[in-house]
Amino acid sequence: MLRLYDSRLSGNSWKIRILLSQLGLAYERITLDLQKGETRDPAFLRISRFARVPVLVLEDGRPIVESGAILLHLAEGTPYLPDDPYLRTEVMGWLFFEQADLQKAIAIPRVLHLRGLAEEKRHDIDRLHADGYPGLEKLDRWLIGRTWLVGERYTVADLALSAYVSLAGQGGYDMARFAGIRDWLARVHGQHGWVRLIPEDRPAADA
Ligand SMILES: N[C@@H](CCC(=O)N[C@@H](CS)C(=O)NCC(=O)O)C(=O)O
Repeated sequence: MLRLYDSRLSGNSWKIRILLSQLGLAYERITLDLQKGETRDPAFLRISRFARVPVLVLEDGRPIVESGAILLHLAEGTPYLPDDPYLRTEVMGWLFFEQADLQKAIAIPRVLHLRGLAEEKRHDIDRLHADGYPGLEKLDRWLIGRTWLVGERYTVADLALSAYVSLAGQGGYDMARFAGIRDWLARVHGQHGWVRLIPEDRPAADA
């Protein structure tokens, strides 16, 4: 059986749980506590070369790290990754853009807010917001007049981008200014098999 190492609040791991659910794949879930330093456990380090979640361990025991790589692996041969080489490349382009322009700029302010450090780290958060807002603006502009990021259907590009973008409000981003993103997120969250980050949360908490 597939095995997923994640953590409770990890947006990168959330992407994988959404796709596993959408594909109807059974898996064993092992949830690490990042604040207790469980990613530095020697057994985990043998499968996670960067000491981070998510890690997906395949049925033959080989691990895959990096959320984008895991999504591409799982989506191969499914409707979530196009066959057409140009469209596949476009999907990968969005995965790279998410990692370069959005992921840390959203994830770090979010962690600081969740840990009650927002006041103390105000300058760091402002700097990260200055990095993140241009990426959000680019995404919002691209979505004008489009339903999905690539081609005419929902793909792992939409899935990957939507995870941290839907958590940006928790990191102090003012998302009210991005109408294109808001409508697109509603479409993504309405996809078959989509799952909440924390199932027991109120609907507004991660949407
Ligand atoms: N680029 C990686 C980022 C993974 C990442 O930052 N994971 C975080 C949780 S979302 C983590 O494990 N942090 C623990 C640490 O860095 O010690 C991916 O997309 O999978």
